[in-house]
Amino acid sequence: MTNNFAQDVLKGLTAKSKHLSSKYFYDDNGSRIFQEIMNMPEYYLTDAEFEILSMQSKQIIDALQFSTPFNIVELGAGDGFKTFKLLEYLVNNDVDFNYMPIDISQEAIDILVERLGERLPNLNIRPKVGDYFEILKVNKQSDFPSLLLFLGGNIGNYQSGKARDLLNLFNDNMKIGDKLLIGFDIKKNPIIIHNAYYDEHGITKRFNLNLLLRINRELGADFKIDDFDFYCHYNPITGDVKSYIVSLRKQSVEIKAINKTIEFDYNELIWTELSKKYSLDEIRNLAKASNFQLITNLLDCKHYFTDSLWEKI
Ligand code: AVJ
Repeated sequence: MTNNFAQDVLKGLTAKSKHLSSKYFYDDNGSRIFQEIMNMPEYYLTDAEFEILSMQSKQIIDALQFSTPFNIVELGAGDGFKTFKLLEYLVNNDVDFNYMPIDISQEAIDILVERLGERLPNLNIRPKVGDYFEILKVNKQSDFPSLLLFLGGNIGNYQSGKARDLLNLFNDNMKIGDKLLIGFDIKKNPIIIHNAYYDEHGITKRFNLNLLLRINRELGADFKIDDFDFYCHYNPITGDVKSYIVSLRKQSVEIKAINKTIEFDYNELIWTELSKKYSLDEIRNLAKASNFQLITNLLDCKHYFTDSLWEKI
C-alpha cells in the first residue's frame, strides 16, 4: 500500500504537469474531513442520494425483478449510512437477501457491521475487506442473482475512458440479469456545483491539503502547507470539476521515501481530482458502451443526482 503510494507520488510529482490521485485523500484524517464535506449544506450530493434511497426503495427493488433470494454487493461501502434506508426497507418487508459490503478499510467495515448489527439485527451481512474484483469473481459463482451498488458519485473521479474500463470490469464479473445501481452527479446550474466544491468554509481546501500532510507523515516529506493553497474550477461544457493544489512560492520539498527533492515554481499546480458531472444522455451512452442496458434513472426531487439502474445483458 505505502509502496504504491510512494511510487504514485514519485510519478505524479516528477511529471511535467504535476498530479496526485484523489484516491489517496482517504487516510483516517481524510475520511473524517470527507464526512465534514458531506455535512456541508453546499455539498448537495449526499442529501440528494439519501433522498433517492429513502423515498424510492420500493421502486428500486420492484425494478430488479429478481424471483429468488439475491445478494446486494456494495463496492466502497464506507459508513453505509445511505444504504441503510434501502436495507431497512428490505428487512422490514421480509425480503430474502444477503448484504455484502466491500471496503479496503477494515476500520470502516468494522464500524459498519457494528452499526448495522444494532439497527437491523435480522440483516444477513457478509462483510469483505479487500480487492473489489477478487471478491466479485467469487460472487459470480453464487447461485443467486446480485445487485451491485456503486454509490455516492464515485464514478465521477474517473476520466471517460477509465470509467468505461471500470464499468466493463464490473460487467465481466456479473452474471446475465444481474443489476448495477450506480450514482451520477448530474450537470446543473454551474454556480451550485461551484459552491459545492469551492466552499467558503475551506473544508474542501483542508481535504486537498491533507494529502500533503499524508505525504509528510508517510513518506517523510517536509511540505509546509501554509505555502500551498487550493483552487478548483467547474467547466459546464465538459462537466469536469478539476481540483488543484497551488504552490504560493517558488520552493523545494524533500521527500525521503522516494529520495527526491521536488521543485515548485511560483503558482505551479498539482492536479488532485476530477469530479465529473454527467448529462442523462451521457449516462445512457456510458451504459451502452460498457454492455449494460439502462433500466431506469431514479432522481431526487431537484434532479441534481441520479442513481441509475443498469442490467447486464
Ligand atoms: C467521493 C468522489 C464523490 O467528487 O464529489 C468531495 C469527493 N471531492 N469534494 C466528489 C469530493 C471534493 C467526492 N466523491
